[in-house]
Amino acid sequence: MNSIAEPELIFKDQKLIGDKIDRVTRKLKDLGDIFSDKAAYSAMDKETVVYNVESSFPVPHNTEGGLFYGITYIHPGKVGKEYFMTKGHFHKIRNRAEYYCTIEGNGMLLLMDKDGVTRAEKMVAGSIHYIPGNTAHRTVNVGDTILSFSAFWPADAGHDYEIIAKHGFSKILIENNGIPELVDNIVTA
Ligand code: S6P
Ligand code: ZN
Repeated sequence: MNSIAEPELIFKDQKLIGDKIDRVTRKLKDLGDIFSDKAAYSAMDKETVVYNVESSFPVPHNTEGGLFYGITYIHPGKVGKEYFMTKGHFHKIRNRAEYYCTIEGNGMLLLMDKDGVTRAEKMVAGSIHYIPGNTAHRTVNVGDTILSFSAFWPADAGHDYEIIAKHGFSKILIENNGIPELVDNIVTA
C-alpha cells in the first residue's frame, strides 16, 4: 500500500487551496468602528474590500492542543490618513500566543499589551513575528500593493474583538508626508 499522501493544504498562485478552507471578506461596511476619520469613512464606498482571510481549521474550535493556520491579504488604501488594517483582537484565552510570517508587501504589526502600551514591528517579505500572549494584535498595510502574511495560532485561543472595537489601540498608524507614523489615538467619540 502506498502511504505517501498528497499535501492537504497548499499555497499556490497567491491562494490557499485545500478542502474546507474558511474564507472571510471584510469590507469597509464591516469596519465602521475602527477608523478614526469618521468624515473620510462616510464619504467612501462601503463595498470596498479591505482584507480577506483564508483559514484552515483541521480540528474543532476550542480544541486544546490543536493549531489553526490562516493567510490574511490586506489591500492597499487609506481612510483619510489612516492605512487599511485589520480589526485587531486579543485572544479570548488571553495567554495564547501566535506567529505571523510575512509573504509579501509592506506592513506594520501593531501590538498592544494589557496595560495599553502599543508598539509596531515592520513587516516585509520573509519577516517572522512572535505575538506573545496577553497582547492585542492588528496588521496595517503601509504599502501600495497587497500585504499578505500567514498566521499560526492555538485552536482554543478564540477571539475577543470587543475591547478593540470600543477603545481601539492606544496608537494609530497614519501617513505623514508619505511616511508611516505611529501617533497617539485621540478618541473623540
Ligand atoms: C487569528 C489571526 C489572524 C486574524 C486575521 C484578521 O488569530 O490573528 O488570522 O484573524 O489577520 O484579523 P482580525 O483582527 O480581523 O481577526
Ligand atoms: Zn490572533
